[in-house]
Amino acid sequence: SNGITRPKGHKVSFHYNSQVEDMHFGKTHPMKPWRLTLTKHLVLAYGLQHTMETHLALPATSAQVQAFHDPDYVQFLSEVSPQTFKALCTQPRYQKFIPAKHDPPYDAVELGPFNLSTSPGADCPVFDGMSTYLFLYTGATLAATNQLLTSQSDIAISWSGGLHHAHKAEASGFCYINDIVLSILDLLHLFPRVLYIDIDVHHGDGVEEAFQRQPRVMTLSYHRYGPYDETGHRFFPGTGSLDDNGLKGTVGEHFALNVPIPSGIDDRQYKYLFESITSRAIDAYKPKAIVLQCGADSLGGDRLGQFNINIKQHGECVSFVKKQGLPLLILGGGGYTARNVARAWCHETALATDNGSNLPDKIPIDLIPRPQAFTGRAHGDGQLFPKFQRDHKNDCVDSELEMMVKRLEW
Ligand code: TV1
Ligand code: CA
Ligand code: ZN
Repeated sequence: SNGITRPKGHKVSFHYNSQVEDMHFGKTHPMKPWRLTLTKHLVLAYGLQHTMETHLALPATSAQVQAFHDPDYVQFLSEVSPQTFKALCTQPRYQKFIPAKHDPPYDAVELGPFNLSTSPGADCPVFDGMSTYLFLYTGATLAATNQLLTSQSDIAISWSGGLHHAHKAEASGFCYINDIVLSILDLLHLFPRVLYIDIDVHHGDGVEEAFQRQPRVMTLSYHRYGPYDETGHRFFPGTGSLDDNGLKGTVGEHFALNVPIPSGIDDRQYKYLFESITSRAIDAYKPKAIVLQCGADSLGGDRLGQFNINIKQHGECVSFVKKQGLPLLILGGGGYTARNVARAWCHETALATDNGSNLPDKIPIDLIPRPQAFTGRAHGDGQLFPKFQRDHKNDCVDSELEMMVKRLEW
């Protein structure tokens, strides 16, 4: 025995299908589905599969995906591949989804309908096996959701999900199907109020937009946000300011909360923001279920992120939400430095099963072949808690963070 034990008093399930690992968005594209291979291997190496139920996910059906998405979009996604893209684009039913023009300097990317593209620099490329990938990550999240709805799990985990930018009839920011919106729509059949919390470094715009008229869902996103840079762009997607609080004049007003954060925030500052704002939101809203998007691009050293938080603090957000004792759906999301994504999500799997303090820094067993990322000297050789080196300049001022917390108090 390696000290890993089953949780007492609650049940955890893990929903996944390894087929998602084989997908490639493109050679230089930052989204790497093989970070999920690393995560799985690390979870297995620590023996965490013995502390929870592991479920093989099946693909979501088109009917399930249409609960939120436009039927034309769903049909396109179910048929699209690099081979079929051009022919599909010429079909009459899709013409109204082709954009007239878009912003420079991204006009190098030729866009088809639904913000999809086969150009190399596209955020949402059409790649081999894409349909399989999309319906599988969605299926995993919906199966996890069903476990909560049927009280078969208290915590359900879907690391391949959490794709918060997808819109009703448009892919955006590496996201095609919004598995989070679909999950919350299912949860609303049973739970009167659902709280969505998003610690990905990007604003959870797709989820917020879907529920902006809906008081039964409160969305709360923590994200990098700031003024326009030298190139005339904002940190993606550019939304989620402090005074973005749900659609004005509708019953959904005041049921969206946004915490815009300057670059370089450290553990102490993030803990302060997360715990004071999340606890106030929970006290005021009294949700009956929580969906937590755990995007790992908020970690220091992320290829796209600009925060300095460590795995320990990222995990403390998960623990803080878990200790509320509500049905909890844990999702993945962004995360672009693959070895750190795996470390964080493995650690958080351990936290969900009450094994957070039981993982030794060195991987205990060597039964399965392990990716080089966990053994090579170049990568800090198998440490679960690496010290992040590439720090961003910390532009967070404590007094300004305090003012933000006050302004978010109702
Ligand atoms: C292909 C090849 C695509 C290299 C995209 C970084 C690339 C990016 C690439 C990239 C990149 C973004 C934008 C500007 C949209 C554009 C999973 C018109 C080195 C949840 C999505 C970020 C984050 C999208 C997703 C962003 C998530 N950043 N190299 N693209 N505009 N897109 O800024 O929240 O983590 O960067
Ligand atoms: Ca976020
Ligand atoms: Zn992100």
